[in-house]
Amino acid sequence: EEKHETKTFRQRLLVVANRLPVSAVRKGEDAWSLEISAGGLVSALLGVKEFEAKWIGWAGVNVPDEIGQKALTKALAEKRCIPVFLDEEIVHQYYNGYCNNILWPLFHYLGLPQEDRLATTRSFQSQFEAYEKANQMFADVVNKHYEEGDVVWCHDYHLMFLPKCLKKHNKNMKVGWFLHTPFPSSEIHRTLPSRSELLHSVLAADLVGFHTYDYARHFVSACTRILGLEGTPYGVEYQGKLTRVAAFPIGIDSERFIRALDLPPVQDHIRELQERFKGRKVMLGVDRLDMIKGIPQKILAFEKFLEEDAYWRDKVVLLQIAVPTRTDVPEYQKLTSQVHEIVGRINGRFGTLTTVPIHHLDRSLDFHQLCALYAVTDVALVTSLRDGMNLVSYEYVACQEKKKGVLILSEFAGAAQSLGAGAILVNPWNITEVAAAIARALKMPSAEREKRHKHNFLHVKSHTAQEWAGTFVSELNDTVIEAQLRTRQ
Ligand code: ADQ
Repeated sequence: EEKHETKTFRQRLLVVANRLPVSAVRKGEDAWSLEISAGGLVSALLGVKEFEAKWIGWAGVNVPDEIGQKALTKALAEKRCIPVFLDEEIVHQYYNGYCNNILWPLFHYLGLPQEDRLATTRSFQSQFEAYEKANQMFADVVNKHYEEGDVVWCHDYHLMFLPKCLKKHNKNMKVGWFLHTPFPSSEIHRTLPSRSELLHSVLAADLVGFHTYDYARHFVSACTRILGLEGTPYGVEYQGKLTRVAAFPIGIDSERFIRALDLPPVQDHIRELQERFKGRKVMLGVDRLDMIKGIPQKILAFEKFLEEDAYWRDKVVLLQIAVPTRTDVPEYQKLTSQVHEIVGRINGRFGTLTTVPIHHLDRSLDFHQLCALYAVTDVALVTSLRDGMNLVSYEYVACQEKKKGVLILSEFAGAAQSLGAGAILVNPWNITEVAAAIARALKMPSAEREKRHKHNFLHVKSHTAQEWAGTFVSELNDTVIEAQLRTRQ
């Protein structure tokens, strides 16, 4: 019998992000070893079967020589990745400078770094020029690989200048841009010297997406107030067309976490942890070590809780796992020592010969260890000062079907809008309030815990990363079709 294979058409999707989802280590003049990092975005896009995704981005390493570049390009091609090569000076000015020293703190309402505020103001123009230049380098790679009909999805604050570069080259390209951080109040955005250039460029995209409705609204007000454009419930009228602006809350690959809990290595970790902390309640914090995550504030709140309630001192432990990031930035080094100092002080104050109240680790955990930790803990503490969404809160909920632990969640994380009904919401700046939330969580009756968990679990299970990616891309396709119909009318 003859077999007819129906080859379904899959639309090509070019995903452009600052970093490729791989870590590359050079093994010789023309040899590289690559490891795919199974982050949220990767599994989100692998899960969307109707698209054939390719990644474009920086591999995170400086490759000055042509032989190295050729070899890396070839190795990456097997992983469906296309590199953008950035030299050290550009990385310094664009990535460490404009992206991480200016946009990141500003978008999280933290202002410019305290000590070098004036220095930053002075270097602003040159860093912005490097930012434009880097974005043009990303655009050149996209343009080279673009085929008619492709969808181009640009990610995050690193690439706000990209939509304009792409549209300038080809106005028919379908371009979407999604921001993973908050978009701040227009009053904050207004302070940026390059406020208008960034808005104009983002508006060149067909679809602009944010995690929450508030961020979308802030963006539209920034366009209205700073550029004098007209905002509508659908987006912004821009140069005779509508730039669609909407909220697309991200999720996680919840099945990956739920399935992992049954794996033997995860079960082993779970047993070890249960044994290790027998007789004590366990609280958990998992964050990248970043000022937006509010780690010192969280630890101070825990101290306040211990101070007020002597009963708990030897019956509860806080495990704080903080993976270091951006370690070459002085502000982050300072944060590390600040956290160490507070942890040391509290452990000295409340520890005994055999126990300490805080276990603080400066490193990342592998996926199995992370799942086990999520599964065994009684309370998760997510106290971000601001956070676009915060996936740790989702991952915790996904792993708590058995235990039905309590999530204490900052009202300034995007996740507060989706998991707020099941979590205890707190203002992370108010350590008295957070201390009270800890006490409440530890004493919460099981019926209430179950009810709260159920609410959040249903949400996490039904709003997945795959669905998020699928919705964004089909909305982008629809937006472009609608715009074409309108111009034909
Ligand atoms: P992040 O600021 O990185 O992401 P988050 O959403 O919490 O914040 O994601 C962190 C990821 O890293 C999670 O998947 C978590 O499991 C992992 N991780 C963190 N610490 C770890 C550790 N010590 N060991 C192992 N893994 C660790 C940005 C925005 C967020 C937004 C996401 C996605 O700042 O607000 O939710 O992008 O859009």
